[in-house]
Amino acid sequence: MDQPVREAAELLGRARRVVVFTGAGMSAESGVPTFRDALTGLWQRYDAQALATPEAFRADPALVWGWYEWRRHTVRLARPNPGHRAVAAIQARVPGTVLITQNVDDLHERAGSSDPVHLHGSLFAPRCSACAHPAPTPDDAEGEPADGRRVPPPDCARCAAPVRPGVVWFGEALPGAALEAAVEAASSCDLLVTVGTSGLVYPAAEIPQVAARLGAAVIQVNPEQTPLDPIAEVNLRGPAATVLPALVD
Ligand code: BJW
Ligand code: ZN
Repeated sequence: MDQPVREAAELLGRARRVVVFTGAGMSAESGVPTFRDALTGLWQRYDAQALATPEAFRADPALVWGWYEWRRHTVRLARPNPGHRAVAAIQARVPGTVLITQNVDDLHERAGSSDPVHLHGSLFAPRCSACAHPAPTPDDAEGEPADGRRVPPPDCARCAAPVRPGVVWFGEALPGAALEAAVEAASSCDLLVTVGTSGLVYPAAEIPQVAARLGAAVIQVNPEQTPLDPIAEVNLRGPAATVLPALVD
């Protein structure tokens, strides 16, 4: 075990209240593209940051809905990686560990983590864009959502307005209960492990900062440098699916 991993394992061994905070890099090795990586295939010509807005949905609902159909399909084909399973192992080892994710996939749940706090919503919880009535998640039965294809969103069963993805777009408030739970957990932990996030998107990026400010140790798992480097006591520069299992073994 190399030195930083040993240091991190010691911090984890001593910790009594742990928060694990994850971003897109957590699912990268499952084949789910990160948000700021170039998208694969035909969607490459679209900027993810430009599609994940209420304005984009209003301007071209079928373009945005089609993109989310394709992403949901990608996630359905993906499997949790050893990093997701290591997070579930931390939760099993340190009871009360709170898992906070920015990811809209369900790979933590499928790896055995119960009740992740989804700060940015879910690909599997569409709702009405006008009245917020929950709508069923379409299955992939009617043929594979084609790469780059526009798909008109279904109509709300209650008011007939277009159904939208149940995710948090730029300029929208995070779900109040999720944000409160995250801030509360970050304020009362003694160790926060941040995994695979660029730390660029707020208010989520505040969560590790809150923990550090209140005296918790921070371990960061990321192959690249991020704005969270300065607050991390240990920076583990590697991919989540390799580094996290080494930490819990
Ligand atoms: C690996 C790896 C491997 C690779 N292993 N690691 C303060 C300052 C400036 C701006 C703002 C501010 N506060 C708010 C804003 C505006 C905005 C914002 O933050 N903009 C910034 C870009 C500057 N924030 C908002 O608009 C938020 N809302 C808001 O503030 O509302 C105010 C309000 C209050 C009350 C009423 C109304 C309004 C909402 C933000 C919502 C973000 N939504 C998205 C889309 C979700 C749906 C979808 O998926 O389509 O969430 S954006 C996108 O970014 C997504 C992600 O969850 C989020 C974070 O990205 P993440 O996870 O960090 O991924 P990447 O791709 O950035 O990074 C991947 C990392 O993994 C990299 O570091 C790699 O190195 C690493 N990696 N492989 C480990 N194998
Ligand atoms: Zn409605």
